[in-house]
Amino acid sequence: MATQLKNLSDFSHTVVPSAANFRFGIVVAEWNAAVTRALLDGAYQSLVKHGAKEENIITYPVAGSFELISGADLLLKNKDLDAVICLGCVIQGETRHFDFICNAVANGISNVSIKYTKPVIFGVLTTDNQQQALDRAGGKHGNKGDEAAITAIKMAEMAETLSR
Ligand code: RBF
Repeated sequence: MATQLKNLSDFSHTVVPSAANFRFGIVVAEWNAAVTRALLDGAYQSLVKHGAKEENIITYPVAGSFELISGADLLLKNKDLDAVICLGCVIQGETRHFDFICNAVANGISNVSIKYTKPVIFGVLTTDNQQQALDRAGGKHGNKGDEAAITAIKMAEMAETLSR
């Protein structure tokens, strides 16, 4: 399979706009913290690398991925932000929680995005095991936190361009 060979966080094919004038929120789940901390590092560093000012990045922890929905909603309700990045990691267990949480988070984040007409980025790993998650959180397949940050910048730029 292609993903077994690839670092998926290679952005050499795309132009990333400057993030210097944008304000970002990051909500990060504390479940599977070793993974989500790495996603946060990747996202934060990517925003700064592309020009975001540290004072324009507001980060909040939430308990689990399910709470990313209300976390994003609260950030957009109370802060003037151009995009929110949601970071989490849901690992398949023995019960059906995996499907319920993944579906709820994907749908919930979409709804928040539509409610505020603001980009809300789905940076949630949904994996069979912890190794697959680590491989995508700064491991051999790159860092999905980086990808979430780049997506946030590009969508913030799109919103800004269309509003002119
Ligand atoms: N949250 C995660 O972010 N990742 C998980 O893998 C995860 N697994 C869970 C498994 C079970 C059985 C339960 C009850 C919760 C799990 N959660 C997980 C927490 C969930 O996102 C949420 O924080 C709690 O359900 C409280 O609303």
